Amino acid sequence: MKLTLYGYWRSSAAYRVRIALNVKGVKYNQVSVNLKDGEQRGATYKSRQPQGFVPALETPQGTLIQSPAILEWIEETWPSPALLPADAMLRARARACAAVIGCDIHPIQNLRILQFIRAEYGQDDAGVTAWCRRWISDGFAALERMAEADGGAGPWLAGGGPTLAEVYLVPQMYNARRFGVDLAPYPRLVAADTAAQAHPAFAAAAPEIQPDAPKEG
Ligand SMILES: N[C@@H](CCC(=O)N[C@@H](CS)C(=O)NCC(=O)O)C(=O)O
Repeated sequence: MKLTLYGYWRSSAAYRVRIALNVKGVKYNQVSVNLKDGEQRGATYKSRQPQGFVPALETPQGTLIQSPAILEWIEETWPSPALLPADAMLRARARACAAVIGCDIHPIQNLRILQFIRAEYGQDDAGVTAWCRRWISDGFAALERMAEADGGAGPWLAGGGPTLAEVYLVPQMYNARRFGVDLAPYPRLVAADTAAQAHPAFAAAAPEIQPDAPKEG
């Protein structure tokens, strides 16, 4: 099946989709939408994704938008290896971790939000960084408590292998490092992130090695 992922190397929502496609062993082309240059807000891209967000996934049946919907479609189209556990409780746990990140942490550090607090509320780099650290730390504290309460042997957040929870966690950890969040209070999250990054599918989705990432030097 021919798939084209419209994304950006540093977009964590696109990173989720790259991980999922890689886990399933599905090949895809990538088209870069340059968020720094505002390409996502142009009429051409908005005809694909009316909100002006990446990712969008072009499939032979049409274009899919919104990473949660895209991830479900991927899971339903290629059920194996599964990213949702067979057990209903574990499945709910994986989805809860994903929702903490996807609904509550990530949206308020989206580029347009950061640009807005700069432009409308006069925040500089330090103010924007403090904002991101505040809300990532808040969400991570809850996720860490969820991981403790669930009491698994680890390192995975929802079962015996990587699931949707790590598909969301790894890109959010990447953002946390980018904004200099102190990760010491979250040892279970660090362990899950480390385990997931050792998985070739996660490693191949890393932002710095995507075709549109700036070249070193
Ligand atoms: N809920 C959307 C969020 C997508 C999203 O926030 N994408 C960001 C990059 S990670 C984006 O395109 N931001 C562009 C902007 O803020 O202008 C999804 O999960 O697909």
